[in-house]
Amino acid sequence: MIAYQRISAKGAFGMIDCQNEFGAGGLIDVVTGKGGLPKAVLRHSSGSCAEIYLHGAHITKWYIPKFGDVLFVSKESFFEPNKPIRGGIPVCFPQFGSSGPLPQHGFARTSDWELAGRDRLENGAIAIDFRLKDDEETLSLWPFPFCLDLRAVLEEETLTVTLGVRNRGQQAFKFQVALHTYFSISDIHQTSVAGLREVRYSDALSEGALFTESASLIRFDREIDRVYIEAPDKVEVLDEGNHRKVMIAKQNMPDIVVWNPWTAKSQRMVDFGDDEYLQMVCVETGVIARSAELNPGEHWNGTTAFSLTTF
Ligand code: TA6
Repeated sequence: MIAYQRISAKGAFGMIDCQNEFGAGGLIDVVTGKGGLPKAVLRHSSGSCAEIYLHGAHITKWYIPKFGDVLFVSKESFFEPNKPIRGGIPVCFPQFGSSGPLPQHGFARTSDWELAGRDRLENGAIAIDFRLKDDEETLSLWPFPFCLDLRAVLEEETLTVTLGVRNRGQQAFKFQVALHTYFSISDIHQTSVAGLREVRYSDALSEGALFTESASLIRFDREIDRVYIEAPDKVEVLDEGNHRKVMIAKQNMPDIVVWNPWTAKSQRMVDFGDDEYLQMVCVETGVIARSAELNPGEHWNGTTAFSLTTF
């Protein structure tokens, strides 16, 4: 790991050129993004690229020349401090949804993270690290000292995101954590999610009642908002209209959420276009159904790797 000057949303930022540091590597720029928020732009030598805002360590773009943009970001999204970006890969921590007393999905996605370092890996992949630690504000909401790390590794056609949580305090704490990933699709009517058949799920639209998935391919004709419990580590998003399949491979992130807001909820979301539900689907990975617990000094980490293929 080549450590370098810490860059935060409040600090100065400039060009970090992997090329010089790593030889024939990619390039990491830290530039001013939407709303004046700083973002890191990762460019892989294959032409793939990703963008990650320090606000929430929020991945807002993942582009592969062969497939185009993989992630969905609403045209109506806010890019403001204290508001979550609508789309990309929001980080939910230490709470998922409104399952506890904290703001919806916790405070990580609306916090300023630090850009903590970067690596060039053997195979030419570019890795970038972000860190969020407790401060007065988080401690006032959640009285536990913590360290939350996000590592994103960009390869030619794969993006791997690893989250790490460390208990820096003197008492145990429980937490939920998730990557709330929004995928860009051609048309929700030609999209399905494969790999969840026979898995138990909690249906948010039925007050959390438990059901078992009977479909090999989950299709969409209404709002779907389900937490699949202890789901298989590999699932797929089949985007027939784009003739592409997103493979999702998770480790130590037991649960999967499948969500599409459909019409009514879309109209209620001010940072989401009424018709944007047609072009997105959320398939999220995390520790949701059963919170994880860390004793003082203990560490948890979980990884989700995204890759694509045509079909
Ligand atoms: O992804 C599932 C979910 O919990 C839905 O219930 C919906 O609320 C969605 O997250 C978006 O939440 P947000 O707070 O980003 O509007």
